[in-house]
Amino acid sequence: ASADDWTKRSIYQVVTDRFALGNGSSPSCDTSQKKYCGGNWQGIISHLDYIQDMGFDAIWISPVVENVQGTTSEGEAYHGYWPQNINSLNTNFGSADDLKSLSSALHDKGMYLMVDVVVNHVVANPTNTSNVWPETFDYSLLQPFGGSNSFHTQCFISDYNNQTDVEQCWLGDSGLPLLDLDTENSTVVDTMYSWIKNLVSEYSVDGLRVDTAKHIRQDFWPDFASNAGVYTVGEILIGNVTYAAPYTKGLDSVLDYPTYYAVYDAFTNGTSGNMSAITDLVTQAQDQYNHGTFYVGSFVENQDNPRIQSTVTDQSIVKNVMTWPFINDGIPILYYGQEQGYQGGNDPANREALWLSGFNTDNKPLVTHVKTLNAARKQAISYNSSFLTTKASFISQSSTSALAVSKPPFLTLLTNGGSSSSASWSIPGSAGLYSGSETLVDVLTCDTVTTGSDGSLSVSASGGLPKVLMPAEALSKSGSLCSSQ
Ligand code: ABC
Ligand code: CA
Repeated sequence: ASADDWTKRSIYQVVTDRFALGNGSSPSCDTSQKKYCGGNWQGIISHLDYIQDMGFDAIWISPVVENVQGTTSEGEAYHGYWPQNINSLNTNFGSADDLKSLSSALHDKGMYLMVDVVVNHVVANPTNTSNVWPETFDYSLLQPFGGSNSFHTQCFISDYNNQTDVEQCWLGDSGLPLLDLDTENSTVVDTMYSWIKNLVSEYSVDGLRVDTAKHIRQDFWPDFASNAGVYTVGEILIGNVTYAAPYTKGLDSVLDYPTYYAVYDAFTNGTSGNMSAITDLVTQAQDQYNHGTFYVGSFVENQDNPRIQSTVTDQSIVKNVMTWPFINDGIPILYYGQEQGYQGGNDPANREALWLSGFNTDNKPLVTHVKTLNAARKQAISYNSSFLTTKASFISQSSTSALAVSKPPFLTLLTNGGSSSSASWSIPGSAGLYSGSETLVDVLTCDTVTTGSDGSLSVSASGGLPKVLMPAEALSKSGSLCSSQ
């Protein structure tokens, strides 16, 4: 599927090992152990309804290839980011038939499959651990790369401001080095290009999340993307738009890390959080990225960062943050477990087993919240044929804890004030969003507000909840959203 196809979708990200077991069991899972807990592809197949019922129509799964086996100094490879043999699958997650079954089960439900892929490195435990340098490895394990000439000379990345260091030195540390593939070597490059082409076709993959994309030279990516032939979104882990921007030329887009940091900071520092940084970062990204921000992956949690609720548990703030990915330009991504209120901090605590929630959706306000947001976005897409190609814009507010985002038919009002605050937003008639006496519905509560005679709007809310306003007219034909409107 193309980038344009993906813009209509919303993505549920799972850590395959931590989502569900195919046999339906619920073993304990101590994240601090950094061990496999048993989740697998069959488990995902069994719980696709759970994902689809929340309104998601795509999933992103952990890397699928065989990883380093046994225990390393950083535990087991349960997350999938330590490839060892890229031509076979990680049997902890299932067989080739299981992965094909997952792909076809998704397609039967009209859903897409996004696979996480690691191209930068492969991993083997060092064979000599007593302070030898450079370290030695059993290269025969690293398939199909074989010998040391497939790798950059060993050095660990020490200076993130030196791009050659970032690309050609190694991630990890001497306890568990991530052997950095020589992506300047044409044999390695050709191997990766044909590997990705084959992986996509063999498992009917619809899109790729490209790990560690900033650790490979930019001009590696255009041919990688064309061999993939599907939507590619790169992980450029950086807070800086200008750094990330060039990668949106080789790949379809990037995970929207710069905005993520702005959103995280704005909502996890009480009312001193800087809301206007969100406006600044999004505007920069809209200006600098190829295709603006329409193809970015928009997220507020993932496997590498602390969950929102490890920092802030005020449910109004949580709901504000969770609203963000669904109402801006990018493709929304929800990291599994956020809907269940999970609170894990940094890696590895943020990789809790979802089965421990029992997949229960009753009395789960955040599940309801996500469901509504997905439904609202679908309604926005069908009501306004230019929704997906109209840039989000910001209407400046006098309160520094208020943010107003317009992306018609959405007008989203966010606040970092929290549940004991009252917030107010005002939209001048000169913003040109509405005509006089128009009725707008907050799809999160189904409450209505009416514009003034000049199309201006003034809204206040107690309890610090977000508001996603849509013209009543935009809801009239929607089956489920505030259906009495
Ligand atoms: C293991 C342990 C952890 C331990 C870590 C050092 O080693 O489990 O407890 O803290 C996988 C596993 C991890 C494992 C690692 C290493 O492998 O999931 O559990 O951690 O063995 C991707 C994946 C990630 C995966 C890998 C490796 C890569 O999403 O899950 O990790 O395939 C760098 C990479 C990035 C990578 C990330 C983990 O590390 O660039 O691709 N993620 C700065 C750098 C970033 C760097 C980041 C973290 O620090 O610029 O490049 O990411 O080290 C912003 C700045 C940024 C700054 C951030 C922190 O702040 O603008 O520049 O990022 O404001
Ligand atoms: Ca590299």
